[in-house]
Amino acid sequence: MSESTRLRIAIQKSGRLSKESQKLLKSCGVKFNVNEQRLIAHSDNMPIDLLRVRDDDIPGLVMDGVVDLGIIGENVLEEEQIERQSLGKPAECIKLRELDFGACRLSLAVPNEFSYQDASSLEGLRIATSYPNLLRRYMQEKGINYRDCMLKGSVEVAPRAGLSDGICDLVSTGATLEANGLYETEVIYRSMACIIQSTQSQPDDKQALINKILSRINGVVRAKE
Ligand code: PRT
Ligand code: ZN
Repeated sequence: MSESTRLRIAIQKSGRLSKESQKLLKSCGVKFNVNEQRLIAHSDNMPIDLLRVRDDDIPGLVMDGVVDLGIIGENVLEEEQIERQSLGKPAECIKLRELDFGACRLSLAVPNEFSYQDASSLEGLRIATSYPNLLRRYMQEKGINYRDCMLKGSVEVAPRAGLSDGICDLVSTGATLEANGLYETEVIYRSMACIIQSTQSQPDDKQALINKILSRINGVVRAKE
Protein backbone atom coordinates (compact mmCIF):
# COMPACT_ATOMS: atom_id res chain seq x y z
CA MET A 1 0.00 0.00 0.00
CA SER A 2 1.50 3.33 -1.01
CA GLU A 3 1.40 6.27 1.41
CA SER A 4 -1.47 8.59 0.56
CA THR A 5 -0.54 12.11 -0.47
CA ARG A 6 -3.99 13.18 0.72
CA LEU A 7 -4.54 14.02 4.37
CA ARG A 8 -6.53 11.27 6.10
CA ILE A 9 -8.79 12.26 8.97
CA ALA A 10 -10.70 9.62 10.98
CA ILE A 11 -14.05 10.67 12.44
CA GLN A 12 -16.85 8.74 14.10
CA LYS A 13 -19.20 7.24 11.53
CA SER A 14 -22.36 7.61 13.53
CA GLY A 15 -22.79 8.52 17.15
CA ARG A 16 -22.48 11.40 19.53
CA LEU A 17 -19.34 12.89 17.94
CA SER A 18 -20.09 12.39 14.25
CA LYS A 19 -22.29 15.41 13.47
CA GLU A 20 -20.11 17.82 15.48
CA SER A 21 -16.93 16.45 13.89
CA GLN A 22 -18.36 16.99 10.39
CA LYS A 23 -19.65 20.43 11.34
CA LEU A 24 -16.23 21.45 12.67
CA LEU A 25 -14.43 20.39 9.49
CA LYS A 26 -17.04 22.11 7.31
CA SER A 27 -16.68 25.31 9.31
CA CYS A 28 -12.93 25.10 8.59
CA GLY A 29 -13.74 25.25 4.88
CA VAL A 30 -13.37 21.53 4.11
CA LYS A 31 -16.11 20.70 1.59
CA PHE A 32 -17.37 17.12 1.43
CA ASN A 33 -20.53 15.07 1.12
CA VAL A 34 -21.05 12.00 3.25
CA ASN A 35 -22.62 8.92 1.69
CA GLU A 36 -23.90 6.87 4.66
CA GLN A 37 -22.94 3.61 2.89
CA ARG A 38 -19.34 4.68 2.27
CA LEU A 39 -16.35 4.41 4.59
CA ILE A 40 -14.49 7.26 2.90
CA ALA A 41 -15.70 10.76 2.00
CA HIS A 42 -13.39 12.71 -0.32
CA SER A 43 -13.19 16.48 0.04
CA ASP A 44 -13.96 18.33 -3.21
CA ASN A 45 -11.81 21.39 -2.49
CA MET A 46 -8.84 20.12 -0.44
CA PRO A 47 -6.60 17.02 -0.61
CA ILE A 48 -8.41 15.49 2.38
CA ASP A 49 -10.13 12.10 2.83
CA LEU A 50 -12.45 11.49 5.77
CA LEU A 51 -12.45 7.96 7.14
CA ARG A 52 -15.75 7.22 8.88
CA VAL A 53 -15.26 4.48 11.50
CA ARG A 54 -16.30 3.30 14.99
CA ASP A 55 -14.93 5.75 17.55
CA ASP A 56 -13.04 2.95 19.34
CA ASP A 57 -10.94 2.36 16.21
CA ILE A 58 -9.80 5.99 15.88
CA PRO A 59 -6.93 6.13 18.43
CA GLY A 60 -5.35 2.94 17.06
CA LEU A 61 -5.61 4.15 13.46
CA VAL A 62 -3.77 7.34 14.44
CA MET A 63 -1.19 5.61 16.67
CA ASP A 64 -0.42 3.07 13.92
CA GLY A 65 -0.07 5.92 11.40
CA VAL A 66 -2.87 4.58 9.17
CA VAL A 67 -4.51 8.00 9.29
CA ASP A 68 -2.92 11.39 9.96
CA LEU A 69 -5.56 12.99 12.20
CA GLY A 70 -8.48 11.78 14.30
CA ILE A 71 -11.32 13.38 16.23
CA ILE A 72 -12.10 11.37 19.35
CA GLY A 73 -13.30 11.54 22.95
CA GLU A 74 -10.41 11.85 25.42
CA ASN A 75 -11.99 8.98 27.36
CA VAL A 76 -11.57 6.58 24.42
CA LEU A 77 -8.10 7.93 23.63
CA GLU A 78 -6.84 7.49 27.19
CA GLU A 79 -8.42 4.03 27.56
CA GLU A 80 -6.79 2.83 24.32
CA GLN A 81 -3.45 4.38 25.28
CA ILE A 82 -3.30 2.46 28.57
CA GLU A 83 -4.39 -0.75 26.80
CA ARG A 84 -1.73 -0.41 24.10
CA GLN A 85 1.01 0.46 26.59
CA SER A 86 0.22 -2.75 28.48
CA LEU A 87 0.43 -4.75 25.22
CA GLY A 88 3.64 -3.05 24.04
CA LYS A 89 1.90 -1.62 20.96
CA PRO A 90 2.52 1.91 19.61
CA ALA A 91 0.57 4.20 21.96
CA GLU A 92 1.82 7.64 21.04
CA CYS A 93 -0.01 10.47 19.32
CA ILE A 94 -0.01 14.25 19.52
CA LYS A 95 -3.07 15.87 21.08
CA LEU A 96 -3.41 19.02 18.95
CA ARG A 97 -6.21 20.50 21.02
CA GLU A 98 -9.35 19.87 23.00
CA LEU A 99 -12.56 20.67 21.13
CA ASP A 100 -15.74 22.28 22.39
CA PHE A 101 -18.06 19.26 22.22
CA GLY A 102 -18.41 15.72 23.58
CA ALA A 103 -18.26 16.80 27.21
CA CYS A 104 -18.86 13.94 29.64
CA ARG A 105 -17.37 12.35 32.72
CA LEU A 106 -16.50 8.76 33.59
CA SER A 107 -18.02 8.14 36.99
CA LEU A 108 -18.57 5.49 39.58
CA ALA A 109 -22.24 4.96 40.45
CA VAL A 110 -24.10 2.63 42.79
CA PRO A 111 -27.74 1.67 43.40
CA ASN A 112 -29.79 4.20 45.41
CA GLU A 113 -30.01 1.80 48.36
CA PHE A 114 -26.21 1.35 48.52
CA SER A 115 -24.70 3.17 51.49
CA TYR A 116 -21.57 4.72 50.00
CA GLN A 117 -18.89 6.49 52.07
CA ASP A 118 -15.94 6.68 49.69
CA ALA A 119 -14.33 4.55 47.00
CA SER A 120 -13.27 2.02 49.65
CA SER A 121 -16.98 1.15 50.01
CA LEU A 122 -16.40 -0.76 46.75
CA GLU A 123 -13.62 -2.97 48.22
CA GLY A 124 -14.09 -6.54 46.97
CA LEU A 125 -17.24 -5.66 45.02
CA ARG A 126 -17.94 -6.12 41.34
CA ILE A 127 -18.00 -3.08 39.05
CA ALA A 128 -19.39 -3.15 35.50
CA THR A 129 -17.63 -0.98 32.94
CA SER A 130 -16.62 -0.54 29.31
CA TYR A 131 -13.49 1.32 30.52
CA PRO A 132 -11.52 -1.36 32.42
CA ASN A 133 -8.17 0.44 32.08
CA LEU A 134 -9.30 3.85 33.35
CA LEU A 135 -11.17 2.13 36.20
CA ARG A 136 -8.15 -0.01 37.13
CA ARG A 137 -5.83 3.03 37.15
CA TYR A 138 -8.16 4.95 39.45
CA MET A 139 -8.74 2.05 41.84
CA GLN A 140 -5.01 1.22 41.97
CA GLU A 141 -4.28 4.86 42.91
CA LYS A 142 -6.83 4.51 45.73
CA GLY A 143 -5.49 1.06 46.70
CA ILE A 144 -8.88 -0.60 46.32
CA ASN A 145 -9.40 -4.17 45.13
CA TYR A 146 -12.53 -4.78 43.12
CA ARG A 147 -13.81 -7.35 40.66
CA ASP A 148 -14.31 -6.72 36.96
CA CYS A 149 -17.50 -7.03 34.97
CA MET A 150 -16.60 -6.03 31.42
CA LEU A 151 -19.59 -4.92 29.32
CA LYS A 152 -19.45 -3.12 25.97
CA GLY A 153 -23.02 -1.83 26.43
CA SER A 154 -25.97 -1.75 28.85
CA VAL A 155 -23.58 -1.04 31.72
CA GLU A 156 -26.28 0.91 33.57
CA VAL A 157 -28.54 -2.14 33.90
CA ALA A 158 -25.83 -4.44 35.31
CA PRO A 159 -26.60 -3.88 39.03
CA ARG A 160 -30.35 -4.39 38.57
CA ALA A 161 -29.65 -7.52 36.51
CA GLY A 162 -27.54 -8.87 39.38
CA LEU A 163 -24.33 -8.75 37.33
CA SER A 164 -22.49 -6.17 39.42
CA ASP A 165 -22.66 -4.09 42.62
CA GLY A 166 -21.79 -0.79 40.95
CA ILE A 167 -20.84 0.69 37.61
CA CYS A 168 -18.22 2.94 36.07
CA ASP A 169 -19.78 4.62 33.05
CA LEU A 170 -19.98 7.85 31.08
CA VAL A 171 -22.39 10.47 32.38
CA SER A 172 -23.49 13.74 30.87
CA THR A 173 -26.87 14.84 32.24
CA GLY A 174 -27.23 12.03 34.80
CA ALA A 175 -30.66 11.07 33.45
CA THR A 176 -29.58 7.52 32.57
CA LEU A 177 -28.28 6.87 36.08
CA GLU A 178 -31.47 8.24 37.59
CA ALA A 179 -33.68 6.16 35.28
CA ASN A 180 -31.83 3.06 36.42
CA GLY A 181 -31.99 3.74 40.17
CA LEU A 182 -28.30 4.63 40.44
CA TYR A 183 -26.45 7.63 41.84
CA GLU A 184 -23.05 9.07 40.95
CA THR A 185 -20.44 8.80 43.69
CA GLU A 186 -17.05 9.73 42.15
CA VAL A 187 -15.92 11.32 38.91
CA ILE A 188 -12.85 9.39 37.83
CA TYR A 189 -12.15 11.11 34.49
CA ARG A 190 -13.44 14.26 32.73
CA SER A 191 -13.52 14.19 28.96
CA MET A 192 -14.04 16.35 25.88
CA ALA A 193 -13.62 15.55 22.22
CA CYS A 194 -10.12 16.31 20.94
CA ILE A 195 -8.17 16.26 17.70
CA ILE A 196 -5.07 14.09 17.56
CA GLN A 197 -2.23 13.67 15.08
CA SER A 198 -0.04 10.70 14.30
CA THR A 199 3.59 11.04 15.47
CA GLN A 200 4.84 10.01 12.01
CA SER A 201 6.74 12.81 10.33
CA GLN A 202 4.79 14.29 7.45
CA PRO A 203 5.89 15.65 4.10
CA ASP A 204 6.04 19.47 4.24
CA ASP A 205 2.88 20.04 2.17
CA LYS A 206 0.83 17.67 4.33
CA GLN A 207 2.13 19.23 7.56
CA ALA A 208 1.31 22.67 6.14
CA LEU A 209 -2.26 21.50 5.50
CA ILE A 210 -2.50 20.13 9.07
CA ASN A 211 -1.27 23.49 10.40
CA LYS A 212 -3.84 25.32 8.27
CA ILE A 213 -6.71 23.09 9.51
CA LEU A 214 -5.55 23.47 13.12
CA SER A 215 -5.30 27.23 12.87
CA ARG A 216 -8.83 27.36 11.43
CA ILE A 217 -10.10 25.07 14.21
CA ASN A 218 -8.51 27.41 16.75
CA GLY A 219 -10.36 30.31 15.13
CA VAL A 220 -13.70 28.48 15.00
CA VAL A 221 -13.50 27.30 18.62
CA ARG A 222 -12.33 30.71 19.88
CA ALA A 223 -15.13 32.50 18.03
CA LYS A 224 -17.68 30.42 19.96
CA GLU A 225 -16.13 31.07 23.38
O1 PRT B 1 -20.59 3.14 17.37
P1 PRT B 1 -19.43 3.75 18.06
O2 PRT B 1 -18.53 2.75 18.75
O3 PRT B 1 -18.68 4.70 17.16
O4 PRT B 1 -20.05 4.71 19.19
P2 PRT B 1 -20.27 4.48 20.75
O5 PRT B 1 -21.65 3.94 20.96
O6 PRT B 1 -19.12 3.75 21.37
O7 PRT B 1 -20.15 5.96 21.29
P3 PRT B 1 -21.19 7.16 21.44
O8 PRT B 1 -21.56 7.69 20.10
O9 PRT B 1 -22.29 6.80 22.39
O10 PRT B 1 -20.25 8.20 22.21
C1 PRT B 1 -19.11 8.71 21.60
C2 PRT B 1 -18.39 9.61 22.59
O11 PRT B 1 -19.27 10.69 22.96
C3 PRT B 1 -17.99 9.00 23.92
O12 PRT B 1 -16.82 8.20 23.85
C4 PRT B 1 -17.78 10.25 24.76
O13 PRT B 1 -16.50 10.80 24.50
C5 PRT B 1 -18.84 11.21 24.22
N1 PRT B 1 -20.03 11.33 25.10
C6 PRT B 1 -20.50 12.50 25.61
C7 PRT B 1 -20.84 10.35 25.55
C8 PRT B 1 -21.82 10.95 26.35
N2 PRT B 1 -21.59 12.29 26.36
C9 PRT B 1 -22.83 10.13 26.97
N3 PRT B 1 -23.67 10.67 27.68
N4 PRT B 1 -20.85 9.02 25.32
C10 PRT B 1 -21.81 8.26 25.87
N5 PRT B 1 -22.79 8.76 26.68
C11 PRT B 1 -23.80 7.76 27.16
C12 PRT B 1 -23.38 7.01 28.43
O14 PRT B 1 -22.61 5.88 28.10
C13 PRT B 1 -24.72 6.64 29.05
O15 PRT B 1 -25.26 5.49 28.43
O16 PRT B 1 -25.02 8.40 27.48
C14 PRT B 1 -25.58 7.83 28.67
C15 PRT B 1 -25.52 8.82 29.79
O17 PRT B 1 -26.01 10.07 29.37
P4 PRT B 1 -26.86 10.97 30.40
O18 PRT B 1 -27.07 12.25 29.69
O19 PRT B 1 -28.14 10.23 30.65
O20 PRT B 1 -26.04 11.14 31.64
ZN1 ZN C 1 -17.54 3.06 20.51
